[in-house]
Amino acid sequence: MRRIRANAIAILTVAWILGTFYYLWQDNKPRASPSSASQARAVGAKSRGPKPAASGRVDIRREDRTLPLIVTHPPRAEQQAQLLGSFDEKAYLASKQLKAGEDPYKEHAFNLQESDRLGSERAIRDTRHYRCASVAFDPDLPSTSIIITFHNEARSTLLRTIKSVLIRSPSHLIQEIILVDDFSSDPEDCQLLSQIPKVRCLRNERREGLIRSRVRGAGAASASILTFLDSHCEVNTDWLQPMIQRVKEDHTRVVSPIIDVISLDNFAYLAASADLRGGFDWSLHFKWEQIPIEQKMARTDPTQPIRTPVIAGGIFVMDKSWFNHLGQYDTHMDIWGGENFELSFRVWMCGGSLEILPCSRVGHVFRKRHPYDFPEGNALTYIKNTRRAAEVWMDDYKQYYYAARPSAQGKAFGSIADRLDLRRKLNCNSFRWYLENVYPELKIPEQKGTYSLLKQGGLCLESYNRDTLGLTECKSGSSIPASQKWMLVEPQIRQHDLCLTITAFSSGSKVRLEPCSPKESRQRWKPRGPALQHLVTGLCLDSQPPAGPPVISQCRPQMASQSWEPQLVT
Ligand code: LR7
Ligand code: MN
Repeated sequence: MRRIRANAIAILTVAWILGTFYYLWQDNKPRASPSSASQARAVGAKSRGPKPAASGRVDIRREDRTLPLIVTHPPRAEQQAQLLGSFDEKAYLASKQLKAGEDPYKEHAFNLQESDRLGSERAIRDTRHYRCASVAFDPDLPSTSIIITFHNEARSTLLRTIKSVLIRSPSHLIQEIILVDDFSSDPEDCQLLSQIPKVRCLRNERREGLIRSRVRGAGAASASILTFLDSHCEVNTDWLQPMIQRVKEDHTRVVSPIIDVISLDNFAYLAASADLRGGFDWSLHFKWEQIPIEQKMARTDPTQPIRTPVIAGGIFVMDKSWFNHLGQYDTHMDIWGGENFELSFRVWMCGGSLEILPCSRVGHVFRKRHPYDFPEGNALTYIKNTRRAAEVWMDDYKQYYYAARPSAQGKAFGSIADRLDLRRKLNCNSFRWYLENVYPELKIPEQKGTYSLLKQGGLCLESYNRDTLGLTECKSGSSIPASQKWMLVEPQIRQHDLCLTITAFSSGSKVRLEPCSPKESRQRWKPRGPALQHLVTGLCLDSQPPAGPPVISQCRPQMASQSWEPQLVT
């Protein structure tokens, strides 16, 4: 009996020892044991999936246990906690996810699924010229208030905009981030974000549009410098310092970054060309265009600013007092569009300048359509806003805007008295000055097929040669000579590239034809009743009957010799 018990104990002991050896051997095998495999799944479940940057680091630790453990997570978590305070980003993003089977483009006109998959932050390529990395900035740059207005922005893009600012800006330069929620359907989109330190949320009680929303945001700003951003951006390395530096050096500068492209399909971050500036055509349609070749040749330093006739409008830095001094924005503009022209003309014409800083880069999701509604309709709103810009700032050149956008004529645009007052008060330059000094590349369109006869009874104004004009019997139809056809493009009276020009500034001076030049004040005319008045002298074109060559003389528009009836040549 005792023997049997001793044997049993011996067998159990051997079994225990063998079991222990087997266990230890299993645990040392390169392939994971069942227990460590389940452990790995648990780590993977937290880190794999939608966040490639974070999972990359954790995966290395899990799959190759021979690598030293690079502990990147704890400090990051700490930093995150500091950055986000009590804000729960996972809950914020998770509560608004694309439903199965839903069109990912429907709500935002970009691929929401891809945006959500990226989560709240990601690494992006530093797209600057390498020389930008060694540009130095003042150590005591002033701080800025970031203003982001939005209407029904996707949570993931909005949060990424904010986090990219917090992560990629020196924190002492960020005074605050002011979100202006332009009456989005869900007030929590904005409210929850105000749990993030430095983030404030203002909500409009009705839809105002981005222009009035920005004015509201600027009014609430406590820093001396304003930075405007769209709600679907990602700022890049050291984006802020170059802009604040330029504005600190001269408060009348209004500066923009190069705007990189975030693909609306796969959210890839793509570098934009560094040779572009903002331009437009006469219909007030914004476009990116090549820097003029002479300027390009003169650019020896790729870190230098690029002068731009207009800015795209969404992403710029401006001194707050200068913003207020210049009249903020035209708050009678609605929803979207046109405000970038109005601001750009105003800045240039009233003593400031606009530039793009190549060492500052910000990504933006460019879309093909507006994902939100326009209460007055998209086209009417754009016309109203651009008409206001044209009527206030473009002087006689607004005729080219109307020629390019005939549907704008007769559409309501409200009163512009306040803005005209502002322009007078600020003592701004003319649009002609702007064209000559800022945007000489914008060509005045040739207006074809709008020739007129200038009739006085049965006689017509005719040019015999450049120096001699007179009145001759009006011809009609196909027998009208080119010398009787006049093109009336205020302020000029043209025959091809020649213009009706006074020879001196006194009464009795003859008129003749000279090559047209927008700078030439002797070629500037305006209809006054049936008469044609020279703008500078105030004298009127007079045929001096019975035979005299046309001159300018004191205006008496009721006199037959000063009456010029335009008759369209078809
Ligand atoms: O009713 C609205 N209320 C808003 O707050 C409509 C829009 N918005 C917000 C919107 O959420 C977004 O943050 O205003 C911002 C601009 O609207 P987007 O992104 O729908 O338009 P966009 O990117 O085409 O806008 C460009 O042109 C606009 C003209 O009014 C503004 O100037 C935008 O700021 C401008 N965006 C940029 O300049 C980024 C670069 C794009 C280009 C070119
Ligand atoms: Mn945008």
